[in-house]
Amino acid sequence: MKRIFKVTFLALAATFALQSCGGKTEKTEDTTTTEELYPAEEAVANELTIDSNDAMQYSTNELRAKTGEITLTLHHTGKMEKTVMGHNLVILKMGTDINAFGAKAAEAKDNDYIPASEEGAIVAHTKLLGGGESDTVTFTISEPGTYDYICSFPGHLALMKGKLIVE
Ligand SMILES: [Cu+2]
Repeated sequence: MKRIFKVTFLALAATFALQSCGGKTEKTEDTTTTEELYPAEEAVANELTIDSNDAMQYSTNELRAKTGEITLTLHHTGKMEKTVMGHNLVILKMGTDINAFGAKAAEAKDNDYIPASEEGAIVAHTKLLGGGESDTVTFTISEPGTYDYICSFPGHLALMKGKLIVE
């Protein structure tokens, strides 16, 4: 009995010591506020937008994001049909040979140039777009690094490629 009392007393004393310290309670509140703010900032930073056009170009060859959920929107700002000037954006896993992937993609016309055999090499991809169309995809990257992105429409890879840098 005596021992239990002692332990209880020590626990109470410790609690009292923490409370009388004063800063403890305030500090906890500060941390909560900071945690509520950060996800919002990251969500904004991870909303990527890129254009593509009738001249077979992306508007940028470099995109940057933080690890976590990423939302990417591809716009086709041109007027040409997707059968002649179709664009998509395919993000490939690190270590993928983009030219070998492009060759397989060129044979996958019936699947909008997304080769089923190479799906293991794809992080994410948009739909194939014609002029005036847009598509948004959401995906998660947890490993920092540099990821290649390409348009897999036949012949476009020569000009339409870039790097997604994830920090
Ligand atoms: Cu293209």
